Amino acid sequence: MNRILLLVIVFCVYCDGKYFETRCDLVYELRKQGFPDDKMADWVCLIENESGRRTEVIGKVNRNGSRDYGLFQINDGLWCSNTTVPGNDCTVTCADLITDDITAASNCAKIIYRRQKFFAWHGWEKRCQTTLPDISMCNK
Ligand SMILES: *[C@@H]1O[C@H](CO)[C@@H](O)[C@H](O)[C@H]1NC(C)=O
Ligand SMILES: *[C@@H]1O[C@H](CO)[C@@H](O)[C@H](O)[C@H]1NC(C)=O
Ligand SMILES: CC(=O)N[C@H]1CO[C@H](CO)[C@@H](O)[C@@H]1O
Repeated sequence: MNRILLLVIVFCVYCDGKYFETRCDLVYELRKQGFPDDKMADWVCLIENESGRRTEVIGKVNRNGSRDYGLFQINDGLWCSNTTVPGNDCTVTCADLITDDITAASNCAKIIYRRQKFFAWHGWEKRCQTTLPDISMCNK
Protein backbone atom coordinates (compact mmCIF):
# COMPACT_ATOMS: atom_id res chain seq x y z
CA MET A 1 0.00 0.00 0.00
CA ASN A 2 2.68 2.47 1.02
CA ARG A 3 4.76 1.53 -1.99
CA ILE A 4 1.88 2.19 -4.35
CA LEU A 5 1.16 5.54 -2.73
CA LEU A 6 4.81 6.48 -3.02
CA LEU A 7 4.87 5.52 -6.69
CA VAL A 8 1.83 7.67 -7.38
CA ILE A 9 3.42 10.62 -5.62
CA VAL A 10 6.76 10.22 -7.39
CA PHE A 11 5.03 9.74 -10.72
CA CYS A 12 2.85 12.80 -10.19
CA VAL A 13 5.85 15.03 -9.90
CA TYR A 14 5.82 14.66 -13.68
CA CYS A 15 2.13 14.16 -14.40
CA ASP A 16 1.18 17.80 -14.79
CA GLY A 17 2.83 20.96 -15.95
CA LYS A 18 4.46 21.91 -19.16
CA TYR A 19 7.69 20.75 -20.75
CA PHE A 20 9.35 22.98 -23.34
CA GLU A 21 10.49 20.29 -25.73
CA THR A 22 12.99 22.38 -27.57
CA ARG A 23 15.28 25.20 -26.60
CA CYS A 24 13.57 27.43 -29.18
CA ASP A 25 10.09 26.74 -27.74
CA LEU A 26 11.44 28.15 -24.51
CA VAL A 27 13.04 31.14 -26.22
CA TYR A 28 9.78 32.07 -27.98
CA GLU A 29 7.85 31.89 -24.71
CA LEU A 30 10.46 33.95 -22.84
CA ARG A 31 10.30 36.60 -25.57
CA LYS A 32 6.53 36.75 -25.12
CA GLN A 33 7.11 37.24 -21.41
CA GLY A 34 9.32 40.25 -22.15
CA PHE A 35 12.75 38.84 -21.37
CA PRO A 36 15.31 40.88 -23.33
CA ASP A 37 17.25 39.26 -26.16
CA ASP A 38 20.66 40.34 -24.86
CA LYS A 39 20.28 38.13 -21.78
CA MET A 40 18.25 35.39 -23.43
CA ALA A 41 21.06 32.80 -23.56
CA ASP A 42 21.64 33.29 -19.84
CA TRP A 43 17.97 32.71 -19.02
CA VAL A 44 17.87 29.60 -21.22
CA CYS A 45 21.02 28.23 -19.59
CA LEU A 46 19.66 28.98 -16.12
CA ILE A 47 16.33 27.30 -16.82
CA GLU A 48 17.90 24.26 -18.46
CA ASN A 49 20.10 23.72 -15.44
CA GLU A 50 17.55 24.56 -12.77
CA SER A 51 14.45 22.74 -14.04
CA GLY A 52 15.31 21.05 -17.33
CA ARG A 53 12.66 23.29 -18.99
CA ARG A 54 9.82 21.83 -16.89
CA THR A 55 7.32 24.10 -15.21
CA GLU A 56 6.11 21.67 -12.54
CA VAL A 57 9.39 20.77 -10.84
CA ILE A 58 9.53 21.11 -7.07
CA GLY A 59 13.06 20.73 -5.74
CA LYS A 60 14.19 18.57 -2.84
CA VAL A 61 14.14 20.23 0.58
CA ASN A 62 17.20 22.46 0.94
CA ARG A 63 19.42 22.35 4.01
CA ASN A 64 17.64 25.36 5.50
CA GLY A 65 14.24 23.69 5.07
CA SER A 66 13.18 25.71 2.04
CA ARG A 67 12.17 24.41 -1.38
CA ASP A 68 12.50 25.65 -4.95
CA TYR A 69 9.58 25.77 -7.38
CA GLY A 70 9.00 25.65 -11.10
CA LEU A 71 10.83 26.56 -14.29
CA PHE A 72 13.13 29.03 -12.51
CA GLN A 73 13.33 27.03 -9.24
CA ILE A 74 12.22 29.94 -7.09
CA ASN A 75 12.69 29.64 -3.33
CA ASP A 76 9.87 29.66 -0.78
CA GLY A 77 12.03 31.10 1.98
CA LEU A 78 12.29 34.46 0.25
CA TRP A 79 10.17 34.81 -2.87
CA CYS A 80 6.97 32.74 -2.90
CA SER A 81 4.61 31.59 -0.19
CA ASN A 82 4.09 27.85 0.24
CA THR A 83 0.70 28.53 1.85
CA THR A 84 -2.52 29.27 -0.05
CA VAL A 85 -2.09 33.00 0.56
CA PRO A 86 0.18 34.96 -1.82
CA GLY A 87 3.23 36.19 0.04
CA ASN A 88 6.95 36.79 0.36
CA ASP A 89 8.79 39.21 -1.93
CA CYS A 90 7.01 38.21 -5.14
CA THR A 91 3.59 38.30 -3.42
CA VAL A 92 2.70 35.01 -4.99
CA THR A 93 1.99 31.45 -3.92
CA CYS A 94 4.54 28.83 -4.86
CA ALA A 95 1.68 26.90 -6.49
CA ASP A 96 1.34 29.78 -8.97
CA LEU A 97 4.96 29.21 -9.99
CA ILE A 98 4.47 25.64 -11.22
CA THR A 99 1.57 26.16 -13.61
CA ASP A 100 1.65 25.82 -17.42
CA ASP A 101 1.22 29.57 -17.71
CA ILE A 102 4.64 30.96 -16.79
CA THR A 103 3.56 34.59 -16.39
CA ALA A 104 3.68 34.63 -12.58
CA ALA A 105 6.98 32.73 -12.51
CA SER A 106 8.47 35.10 -15.09
CA ASN A 107 7.44 38.19 -13.17
CA CYS A 108 8.95 36.77 -9.99
CA ALA A 109 12.17 35.81 -11.79
CA LYS A 110 12.48 39.40 -13.04
CA ILE A 111 12.08 40.73 -9.48
CA ILE A 112 14.81 38.37 -8.29
CA TYR A 113 17.05 39.41 -11.18
CA ARG A 114 16.61 43.11 -10.39
CA ARG A 115 17.87 42.48 -6.83
CA GLN A 116 20.57 39.85 -7.25
CA LYS A 117 21.19 39.45 -10.98
CA PHE A 118 21.85 35.89 -12.09
CA PHE A 119 23.87 35.20 -8.94
CA ALA A 120 20.60 34.33 -7.20
CA TRP A 121 20.68 31.01 -9.09
CA HIS A 122 23.23 28.28 -8.30
CA GLY A 123 22.41 26.61 -11.61
CA TRP A 124 23.53 29.74 -13.42
CA GLU A 125 26.53 30.38 -11.17
CA LYS A 126 27.91 26.88 -11.58
CA ARG A 127 27.27 26.29 -15.26
CA CYS A 128 26.49 29.45 -17.14
CA GLN A 129 29.35 31.83 -16.48
CA THR A 130 31.73 30.52 -19.10
CA THR A 131 29.66 28.85 -21.82
CA LEU A 132 26.17 29.77 -22.93
CA PRO A 133 23.84 27.78 -25.16
CA ASP A 134 23.62 28.70 -28.83
CA ILE A 135 20.18 30.16 -29.49
CA SER A 136 20.95 31.71 -32.87
CA MET A 137 18.63 29.20 -34.60
CA CYS A 138 15.73 30.63 -32.61
CA ASN A 139 15.72 33.96 -34.40
CA LYS A 140 12.60 34.86 -36.27
C1 LIG B 1 7.41 26.38 3.65
O1 LIG B 1 8.50 27.29 3.57
C2 LIG B 1 9.19 27.49 4.76
C3 LIG B 1 10.26 28.54 4.46
O2 LIG B 1 11.13 28.13 3.46
C4 LIG B 1 9.80 26.17 5.24
O3 LIG B 1 10.43 26.37 6.48
C5 LIG B 1 8.70 25.13 5.38
O4 LIG B 1 9.30 23.88 5.66
C6 LIG B 1 7.93 25.01 4.06
N1 LIG B 1 6.84 24.06 4.22
C7 LIG B 1 6.60 23.12 3.32
C8 LIG B 1 5.42 22.24 3.56
O5 LIG B 1 7.30 22.98 2.32
C1 LIG C 1 17.81 28.56 1.74
O1 LIG C 1 18.61 27.83 0.86
C2 LIG C 1 18.31 28.04 -0.50
C3 LIG C 1 19.10 27.06 -1.32
O2 LIG C 1 20.45 26.99 -0.93
C4 LIG C 1 18.59 29.49 -0.86
O3 LIG C 1 18.29 29.72 -2.23
C5 LIG C 1 17.71 30.37 0.00
O4 LIG C 1 18.01 31.72 -0.24
C6 LIG C 1 17.86 30.07 1.47
N1 LIG C 1 16.78 30.73 2.18
C7 LIG C 1 17.00 31.59 3.15
C8 LIG C 1 15.81 32.20 3.77
O5 LIG C 1 18.14 31.86 3.54
C1 LIG D 1 22.44 19.42 -16.17
C2 LIG D 1 21.99 20.35 -17.23
O1 LIG D 1 20.83 20.49 -17.52
N1 LIG D 1 22.97 21.03 -17.83
C3 LIG D 1 22.68 22.03 -18.87
C4 LIG D 1 23.11 23.39 -18.40
O2 LIG D 1 22.88 24.34 -19.43
C5 LIG D 1 23.62 24.10 -20.61
C6 LIG D 1 23.34 25.22 -21.58
O3 LIG D 1 21.99 25.53 -21.66
C7 LIG D 1 23.17 22.75 -21.20
O4 LIG D 1 23.90 22.48 -22.37
C8 LIG D 1 23.40 21.67 -20.16
O5 LIG D 1 22.88 20.46 -20.65
